[in-house]
Amino acid sequence: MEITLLPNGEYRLASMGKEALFSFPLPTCIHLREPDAKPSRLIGKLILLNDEITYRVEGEDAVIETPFLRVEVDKDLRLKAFFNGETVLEEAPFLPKEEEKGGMSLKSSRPVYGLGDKTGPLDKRGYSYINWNSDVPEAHVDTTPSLYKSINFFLLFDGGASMGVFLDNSCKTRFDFNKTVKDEVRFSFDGGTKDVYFFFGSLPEVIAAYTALLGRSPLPPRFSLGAQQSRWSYGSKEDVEKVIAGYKKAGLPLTTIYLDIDYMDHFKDFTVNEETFPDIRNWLAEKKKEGIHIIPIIDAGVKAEVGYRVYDEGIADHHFCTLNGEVYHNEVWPGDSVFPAFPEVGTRIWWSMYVRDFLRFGFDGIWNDMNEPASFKGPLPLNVDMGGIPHAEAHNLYAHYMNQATHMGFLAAQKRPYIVTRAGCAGTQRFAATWTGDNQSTWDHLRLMIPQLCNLSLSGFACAGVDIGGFGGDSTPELIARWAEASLFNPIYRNHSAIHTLPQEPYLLEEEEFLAYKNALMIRYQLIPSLYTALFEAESAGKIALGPLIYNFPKDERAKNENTELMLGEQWLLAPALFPGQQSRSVYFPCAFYRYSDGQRFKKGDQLVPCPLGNIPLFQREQSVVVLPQKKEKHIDFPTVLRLRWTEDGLAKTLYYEDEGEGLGYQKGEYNLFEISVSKEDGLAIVPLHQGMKSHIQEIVLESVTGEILLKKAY
Ligand code: MIG
Repeated sequence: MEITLLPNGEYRLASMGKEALFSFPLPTCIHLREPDAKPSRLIGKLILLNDEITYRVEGEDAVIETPFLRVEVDKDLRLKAFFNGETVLEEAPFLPKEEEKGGMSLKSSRPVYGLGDKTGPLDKRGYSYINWNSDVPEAHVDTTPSLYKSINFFLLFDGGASMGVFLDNSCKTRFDFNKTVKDEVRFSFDGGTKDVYFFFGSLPEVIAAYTALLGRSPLPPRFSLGAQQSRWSYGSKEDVEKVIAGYKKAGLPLTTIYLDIDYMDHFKDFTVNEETFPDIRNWLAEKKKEGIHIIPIIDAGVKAEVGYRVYDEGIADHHFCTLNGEVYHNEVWPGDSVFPAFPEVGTRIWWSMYVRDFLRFGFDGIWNDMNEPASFKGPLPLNVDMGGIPHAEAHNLYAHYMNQATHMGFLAAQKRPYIVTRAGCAGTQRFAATWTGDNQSTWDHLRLMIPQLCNLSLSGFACAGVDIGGFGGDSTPELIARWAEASLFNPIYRNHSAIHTLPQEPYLLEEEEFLAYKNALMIRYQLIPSLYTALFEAESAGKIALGPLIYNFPKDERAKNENTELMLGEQWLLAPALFPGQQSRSVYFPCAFYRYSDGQRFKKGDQLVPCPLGNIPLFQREQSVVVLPQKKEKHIDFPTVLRLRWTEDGLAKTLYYEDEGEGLGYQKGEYNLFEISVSKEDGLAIVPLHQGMKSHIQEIVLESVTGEILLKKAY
């Protein structure tokens, strides 16, 4: 065994003709790569740590020690790591199968989280998956190996020291979590080299460290947290106006409408059908005055048609993927289509200009679809050239780069980005929010939403959602209303459904289901201050907004695989109804909570809680204070009256964030962040941690959990 410190800060270990490079990009992170690994495409250049690190050969082993970690590598270059004195990582021998070029096997029987929005339960032990971005229009079930996103990040959880593993490899990858071998977690790749990061710490610390390297979900514009409505497709301006009028007449709030593919002229990206959507600029400006933001879909496939500017320019400037030197064609919605070579930086800059100009029409977001990339005439061959990278290696990166190009377009238009993407990979969260693709209008899919969104959060995607009501198939009124209730914490609250399915706009529901949907929406608007602050903390501190109980209650055995309850921040717990006809359900309380509707206290443990339609099991944690807007608020505006609901059972603290709700000023410090604390002894204190603008707050009202006013004062 030989160990050498290289000039770039990496440690080279050589033993029995094999070599590996180790480095420490963060004090709690080990990076291991094979010497011929290419520079990362997802992580920028890192400053490696060498201070306070010692290294030596001990017998046949190499030992590297940092203030937190001890790394031991044996003569076969097998790794063992200790974090705060505990063994956290122990490599087992790994023999690749035929299709696998390499990989790793770790000894572990700990709960497994992450890997994005894969199907199956929150804890992934006993399951295996393949990461290869896939368009899956049929129902997503526990055995579905791949979905739209490929996020090579998972967590091995231990109430104490947890570990995050990120495999930096864009080829097809495979994960086997204690399925083939009970005490082993395996991951492998079909091409490329071994290039792995290990993160150590508590669950929140690991996620914050991972997102420090891969990027964090940026704060979305405020409007996006309101009610969103979509359908494939609202085919004309009149259709959209009908939806807006429907919401209005029914007294339902609404901020956002999506335009699916039929708004385009013959499915050509960056065009608008002028017959069905005449005078789009004025119309969009008018809608914005009414508080309605319109988000158009953009598909990855570009119509191959001479005379269409995007095609002509792309051909002239070589912006499309090629096969054996010729532009590669397949079929998507526009018919004969070509695919921008997004992995190439020049192509991204070119695309970003279209995005910028399109945004200037007055659109407030972009919905990126079909970017796996999906195709109708069979998959793209693996040797298609995507801007200098073969498809086999570029496939899982394709959407990532499309989203980066889109993000550049927003910055060029000086708008706060709001991009909702179907496909992506680890790190795409820094450019785009995401939804879980084509779910089905089934109760199974409603239940699947909870582990999917929780694991997306734990995988760095703080801003995500699912199609409320279900996309494929006909939904029932009851399912639509229950879905609206269960989605209260979803950062993206979008009702969407497929072509040829029964309509699922809430104002079309019968009285009982309509009232339940409306009740859910009204409560959603009460949660917007909590959500917006949580999403600010996601960007600034790597926290999660929506998440599983285990994130806040790491020592709680019962929380490890809780698939029917979820939290928002540290304060809110939701235990929605998930079955038809359900009248009550068992709720597990990891500590005492107060019911939102009436302030009733529920002690730690299992309790039977009524949940008839229209009665949502939503709870506020003990010893907490939450910020609410005015009662019955139907606007997403920043509250001028802050209603602070306090549990009156000890010292309670919360952060509260406000800014302009749109634009990029907050990144230059134009925002306010307050720490609100209240206790019987010291009363109420509102301490500005950052003051960068005039506050929206004019009045403060402190309330009990039953809504009794405890204190009222001008601010
Ligand atoms: O092949 O644009 O997931 O939300 O409505 C289907 C039509 C293409 C798939 C998206 C869905 C969208 C639909 N798209």
